[in-house]
Amino acid sequence: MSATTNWIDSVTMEQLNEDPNAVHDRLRDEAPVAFVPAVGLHVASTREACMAIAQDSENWTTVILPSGERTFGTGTVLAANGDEHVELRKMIDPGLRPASVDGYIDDMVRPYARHLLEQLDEKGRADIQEEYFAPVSVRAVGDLMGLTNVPAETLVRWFKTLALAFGNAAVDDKGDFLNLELFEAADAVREEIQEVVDPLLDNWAENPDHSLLSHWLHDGGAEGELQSREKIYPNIYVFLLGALQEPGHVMTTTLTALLRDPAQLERVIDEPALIPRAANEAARWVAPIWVAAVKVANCDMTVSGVDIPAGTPVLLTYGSANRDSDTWDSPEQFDLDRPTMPHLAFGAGRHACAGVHVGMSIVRIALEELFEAIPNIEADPDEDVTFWGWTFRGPQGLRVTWEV
Ligand code: V55
Repeated sequence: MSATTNWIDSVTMEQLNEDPNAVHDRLRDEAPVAFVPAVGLHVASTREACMAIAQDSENWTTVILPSGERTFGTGTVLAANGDEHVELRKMIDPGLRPASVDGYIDDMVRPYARHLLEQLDEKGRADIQEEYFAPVSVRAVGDLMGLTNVPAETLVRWFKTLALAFGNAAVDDKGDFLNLELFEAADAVREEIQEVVDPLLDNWAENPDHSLLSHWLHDGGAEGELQSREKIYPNIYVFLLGALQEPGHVMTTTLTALLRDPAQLERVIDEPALIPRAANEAARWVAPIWVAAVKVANCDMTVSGVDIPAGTPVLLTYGSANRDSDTWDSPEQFDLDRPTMPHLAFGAGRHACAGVHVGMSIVRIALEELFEAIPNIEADPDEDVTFWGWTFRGPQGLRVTWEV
């Protein structure tokens, strides 16, 4: 084994969760597609390699990260190809189209955001992620799905448990999963979800409404038939993880970046029209789904000069692609003034995120309301923000203070 690959063999899951950039800065330089034993898969880390694979669905079949499949089971849109994928996107996409989202999103997000901020206002300090961003994120998407009767704390617990299992990618030298208890916790949460959602589906079967899940049930199946629960449930789990967690993570990441650079924070507070730009740059800076997409080569392929035999699964590390210095100057810096250059936080190709508009609208509204209510927000000087995660990456809480 050559000296350049030795260091990759000793990369650990802990290292990737704590600081993936340290590993990936070097991977992009030395080995744009490389086998990483800690996760038992090949990893594509440059923007060029990720784009080449994501946009070539002729030569690459989409699969799901093995720990993701262990968590969600089979049948998710994440792992679908060809006609099956087209059918699932026909079920998922309509309620998320921009023209549709723009009609309902304000009423879905602003009143609850204001309610939480009124409760916080007099306190002068908060973990703004746990007390505001995560609840706004799960309440908005939960209500949209039709889970209006599920408390925000429950929805937060569900996404946290599912995320730890989905990201439980570490394998031993035989390729077997480690940390099985994280999968068992997710199994229990999936049962709990079915206990809550089964009666809701029973009701929607008789009494359709405007919720996403009611539409999945009535419009997602064959003409005149209800969509099967077998097709619905795996995709409910996908939503209950990513769609609930990621808007909140983008909010916290945006505010973290701004609090670290008061000049940029002041610009955004003075000019709220800059909020979408700030949130978009935050999604590039620390992609909330740092890595999850996996593609298998249908035939022998060469990507960025690396030969990849047919049948090889390759993990696309979009969080790493977003820090590729071939595309961005000083990619480790959060910079409102970057030229708009599409990043990969929402993926690319046929599997690109269906929720980009609704998700970023929720982020925008939550930040608009926060800066309107608490324009004098400051970082808590006693606390340092810790980012964690390789599959899903975000701040582990964000303590802030303000003068009341
Ligand atoms: C992804 C998206 C998800 C999820 C898990 O790869 C992985 C993307 C939108 O939800 O739950």
